[in-house]
Amino acid sequence: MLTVYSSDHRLHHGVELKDGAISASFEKPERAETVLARVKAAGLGEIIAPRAYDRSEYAGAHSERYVEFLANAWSEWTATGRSCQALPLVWPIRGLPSTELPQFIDGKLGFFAMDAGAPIGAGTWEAVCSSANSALTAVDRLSDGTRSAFALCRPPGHHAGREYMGGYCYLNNAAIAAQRCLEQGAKRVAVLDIDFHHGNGTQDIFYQRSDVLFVSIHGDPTVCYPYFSGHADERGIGQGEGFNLNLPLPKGSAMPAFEAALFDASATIARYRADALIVSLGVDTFEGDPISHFRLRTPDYLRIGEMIEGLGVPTLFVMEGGYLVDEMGVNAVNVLLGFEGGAR
Ligand code: SS9
Ligand code: ZN
Repeated sequence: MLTVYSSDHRLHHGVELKDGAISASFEKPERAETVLARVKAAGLGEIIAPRAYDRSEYAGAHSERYVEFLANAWSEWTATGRSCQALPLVWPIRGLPSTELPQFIDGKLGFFAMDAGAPIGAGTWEAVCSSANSALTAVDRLSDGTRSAFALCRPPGHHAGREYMGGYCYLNNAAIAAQRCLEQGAKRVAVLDIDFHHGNGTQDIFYQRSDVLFVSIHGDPTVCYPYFSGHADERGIGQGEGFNLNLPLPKGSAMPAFEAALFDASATIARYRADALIVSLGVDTFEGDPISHFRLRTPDYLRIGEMIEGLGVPTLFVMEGGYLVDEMGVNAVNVLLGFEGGAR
């Protein structure tokens, strides 16, 4: 399987507000390095760098003013004399009178963020673009007739909505990829999100559309991040009604429950007759993950890959979460190996 990877991800190394203090983020550069090392060790196949794309390729998934904000945030922040990473501290919670975009960077940060989980530093924008471009490059190889590809994206994307960042995510790599599949002639694209956390951003982007089916398996949002989306009764609206499927599972769920949910997810995807499948591949479902609460084991990821292969659809895997650095490479690549094994 082809892997698309850029070392530019290293330009982003965020901070995290945790337990009342600021420290290095769980979403750190070593994550992508360990996955890349495993791709090589397992002999998965060719590894290529992404090509450059114009910013306009991100529109369709995101608004222009949001992309503009991301591109300029660091210079606007440092123009105020600050050199630490930029984080929002005020949000437009429901009920406030103004829905207008503020003109000062501190206001813009809150306007375009769901939480304080997406810090912006000097190299963040460049890293974010390299991540989205990896997904776009992989799509272009798929449309050349390749059966599957792996976009080793970092930072991740599935919490980023049409007009907001959050949860370590800035541009929604999976959504940008889905949009490009449509532009390249696909009529229906399915996005399957198997990260521990609900892919609220991807849901947001496609919630009113029927040309992209979104299916997500994740920790129950009544007790798990992102708390404000991911319930089973969120089924899409307007044209999108019936094209959004959330399969929340209790904290502590292990492979039997996950496999049953993946079986349901697969049935829905099969019925949709997708021309392309994008998998938001998070491996923070692993039993040892430091911030998540499922109990999957390393061999379970082979089975997941095999089940996804069974759908028989051209498939793009997009890296999302996974925070136990030592194990995430093996677990992520196991999904890909399981897929290839199923294809044999
Ligand atoms: C839980 C804090 C959650 C955000 C997690 C985002 C995961 C992205 N203690 N913080 S895959
Ligand atoms: Zn996650």
